[in-house]
Amino acid sequence: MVIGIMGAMPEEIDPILKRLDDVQKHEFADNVYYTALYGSLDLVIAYSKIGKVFSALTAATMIEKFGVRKMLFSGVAGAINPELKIGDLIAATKLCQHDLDITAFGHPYGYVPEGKVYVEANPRLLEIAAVAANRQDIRLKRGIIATGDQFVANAERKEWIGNTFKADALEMEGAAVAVVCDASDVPFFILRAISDAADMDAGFDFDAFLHSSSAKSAEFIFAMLDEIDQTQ
Ligand code: 3QA
Repeated sequence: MVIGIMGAMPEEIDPILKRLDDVQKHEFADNVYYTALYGSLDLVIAYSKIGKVFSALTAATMIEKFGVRKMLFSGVAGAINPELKIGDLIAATKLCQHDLDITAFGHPYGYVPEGKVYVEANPRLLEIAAVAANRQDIRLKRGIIATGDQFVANAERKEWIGNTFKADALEMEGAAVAVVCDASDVPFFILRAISDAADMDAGFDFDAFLHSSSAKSAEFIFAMLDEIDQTQ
C-alpha cells in the first residue's frame, strides 16, 4: 500500500522526513518527492508549495506517478471556530473552496457546474484517526475546513468564510487535494494544527507557531500510520 503524505511548506514535512530512514529523493514536474518505508507501508512525501494549484499538481502526481492509494495531508491552519486554540488538531470532515465565486450566475459560493461545494473526507480514515487519538490520549477535533488562495489575516473575511461555509478552520490547500483525490477515488485525510486565528495578529502568530504546530500535526500522522500499519 502506497501512502502519500503532503504538506504545503518545507516546515510542514521536515518533522516527518526527520523520523524516516533511507529516504530516496525523486524529482518530477519541478518538485521533489521523497520515498521511504515505514513498517509495511510505502510512503511518498512532498511539500507542494503554497496554494490550490501547486497542491493539486502534487496530489495528482502522487496518485498518477507514484501510485498513491491513500492520501494524508499534514500542516497548519488558521482557526475560525473560537474553540480552536493554537496547537489544537483538526481533521477535516469536508472541505470547500471559499474563493470560488460564480455567484453572478445564481450559483452558491464555492460551486461550479459539475463540481460540489463540499468534498467529504473518507469516513474510515476519520475513524482510524479517532482510534489513534484515543489510544495515544491526543485531542483531535473534527470540522469543516475552507480553502482559498489567500492568507487570511482579517477578522471580517474570516467571519464571512465561517458564516458562509460553516467552516471551523481555513488554509490554502486542503480542498484542492480533496478534489483531486475524490476524482481518483483515493481516500484522503486532511489534518491541520492551528497556527493562528486568521485575524490581524495572524502573520505574527503564524511565524511564531509554524514550527511547533507543524510538529504536532506530523506527530499525529505517525500515530495514524501506526494504526494503518496494524489494521492492514
Ligand atoms: C501560509 C501557509 C499556506 O500553505 C496555508 C500556511 C495557516 N494560517 C493561515 C491563514 N490563512 C490561510 N492559510 C493559513 N497554510 C502561507 S503564507 C506565509 C508564507 O511565508 C495554512 C494557514 N491565516 C513564507 C515566507 O515568506
